[in-house]
Amino acid sequence: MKLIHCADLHLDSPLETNLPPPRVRERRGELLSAFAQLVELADRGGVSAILIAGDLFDGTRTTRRTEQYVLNLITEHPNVFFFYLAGNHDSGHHLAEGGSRPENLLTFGSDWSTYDFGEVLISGSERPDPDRLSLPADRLNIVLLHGQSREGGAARENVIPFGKYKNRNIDYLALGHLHAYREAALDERGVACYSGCLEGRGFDECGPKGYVLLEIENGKILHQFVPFAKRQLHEIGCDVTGCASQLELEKRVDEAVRELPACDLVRVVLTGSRPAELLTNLPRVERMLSDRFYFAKLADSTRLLIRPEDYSHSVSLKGEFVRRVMASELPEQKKEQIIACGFRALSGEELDL
Ligand SMILES: [Mn+2]
Repeated sequence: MKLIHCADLHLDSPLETNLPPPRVRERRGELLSAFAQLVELADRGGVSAILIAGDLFDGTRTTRRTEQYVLNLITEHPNVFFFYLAGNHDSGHHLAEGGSRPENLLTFGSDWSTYDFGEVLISGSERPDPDRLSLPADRLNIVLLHGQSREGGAARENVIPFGKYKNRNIDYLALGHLHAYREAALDERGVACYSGCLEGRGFDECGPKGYVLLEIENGKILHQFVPFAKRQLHEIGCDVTGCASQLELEKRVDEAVRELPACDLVRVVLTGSRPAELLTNLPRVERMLSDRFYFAKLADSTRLLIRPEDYSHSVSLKGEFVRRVMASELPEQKKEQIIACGFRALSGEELDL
């Protein structure tokens, strides 16, 4: 038997990448399509159930239309069961309570609910009390929970006291809430996994995203993370120390992103130091990246290389300017910014303050 564990889809999420509006609409569409494709893949691949460990929706931002779309997806795939545990962003969405709920949609309440699903028992609770969880030792047990795991402490809202779930006959703890894949041994018997989200939404969600495929064979649950995202987000550091011209800097950036697919979202952070005299056109570098990737952003974290001794005797406007700024009480970083700005102004460049 095969199962899929996913979580944190945050459908209709506002998206935190500062994407331009057409891209935002497109990415929102892609988040929903990712779920639709996962359902298709599950059905075609003979997956018996999809376990959703919370935050399928994104609070009040998720529209009724999207909720209806999800409901239709579930209804139209009667071969796949959906075990849906609501997370902290799912409030207000009940996926058709009462009479119109599809038969293949199974949910969890505040108390523990356990479903006997062939080779496994699937349990979960939206307000879990670990002390009230009792699972038979002679069955394979999967438990769904949503929240931040902590080693010690008591159960609080959105907090899973990891230690309290040890030695309770759990074979696989399907977690949601953290947006990156993570796994850890629970005890001698079980393993705990965060599936992460299906698609990254912002540059705080870089790296591969996907779901966990569970295969139940010979009384064991095997698990494997499967990358699934249509687009990945990357944050790439690019050390520009030693670049003596705009062209060299562009080459350096180009090398840093060479291996990345064009369909991805990329944030390049320039690091290292660059000479104060080097006149750069960073908007041009950002445009170059934007032409190449689905979305790109450039951030400048370089330090300006200023050697005050180069200017200590120079009888020029530049020399006087550097000496004054260096002698001021300003913090070092401010001094660098002012000198960089001043150099641009002195060379007749337009200032982008
Ligand atoms: Mn959450």
